[in-house]
Amino acid sequence: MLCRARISGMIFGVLLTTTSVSAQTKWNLPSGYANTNYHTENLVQFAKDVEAATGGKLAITVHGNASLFKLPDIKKAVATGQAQMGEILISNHENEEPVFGVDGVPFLVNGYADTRKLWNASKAVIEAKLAAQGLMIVMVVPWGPQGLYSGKELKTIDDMKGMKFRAYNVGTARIAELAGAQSVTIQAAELPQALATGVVNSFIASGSTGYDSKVWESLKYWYDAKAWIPKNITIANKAAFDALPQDQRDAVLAQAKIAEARGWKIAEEKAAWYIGELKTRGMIVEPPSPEFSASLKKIGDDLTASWLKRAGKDGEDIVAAFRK
Ligand code: PCA
Repeated sequence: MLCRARISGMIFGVLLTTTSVSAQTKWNLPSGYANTNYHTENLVQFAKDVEAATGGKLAITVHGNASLFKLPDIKKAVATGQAQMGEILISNHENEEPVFGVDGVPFLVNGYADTRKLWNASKAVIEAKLAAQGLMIVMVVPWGPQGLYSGKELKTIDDMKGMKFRAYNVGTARIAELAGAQSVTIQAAELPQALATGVVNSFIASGSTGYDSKVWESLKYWYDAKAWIPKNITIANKAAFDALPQDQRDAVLAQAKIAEARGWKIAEEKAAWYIGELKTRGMIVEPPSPEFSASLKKIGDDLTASWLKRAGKDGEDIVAAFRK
């Protein structure tokens, strides 16, 4: 039989637990990229900083490597409130809104200062399109310049005919098509397996994605085409954000600002480091030959023209603001 003191002690214990649970808001933040990738590490640091800044009242759990949702599904998961925050590759969603694909337009930017400029020129439009879907931008962090991975030496674009090419968005699938390769759309988290099993033998990405996929175990070449610099955007469900007390909203935005600055810095610093790692592990890293470059530029022109057509006035305005 339980004595009275123990019963009241148990009730007290239950109350304590309930109080501490209701005082903490728990958020999930799915992301699609490797836990060791700087994007994911940056999100984990951000989550820690938010927890500290809110005195533990807002706890955000980062679920990296597409462990909670596949990368292409994260945006919808956040919009429908299945997750409160999430990291997306914005150009993944170009088929919904052409402006989401602006950072996949080939040879528009050259380096990080340009990437920043293009973001400044496109942010308001992208923000408005996301807002119409109940989403807000928390922060944005770039990838490294995009180059072409291949299992065999490529002297011209014709050498890509019949290769099995991994695509990650509309633009990369179109490149494969124009080059006469077979495209397979695969999220980065499944790329290591696709490479190891020979499902693909070529793709376009930064040094970091090759590194994360241990690409040197399957492929030999990386052509440093500097074709474009795509970005990840961390989004939040606006209603979930608005439901937070003011001090927690302020803390999220303040820590996001710090995380964004850190992310841009690390992206730029690590771009060269990743390429060094590819070389150290035996890959041949070189710029495309002049002939190969010229054919890539031609494909780039095709993609640019079709993007401009689809993006209409918004697209023209962004490019004009960027070039100003
Ligand atoms: N890696 C990401 C997108 C751009 C990049 O460099 C990916 O391959 O999914």
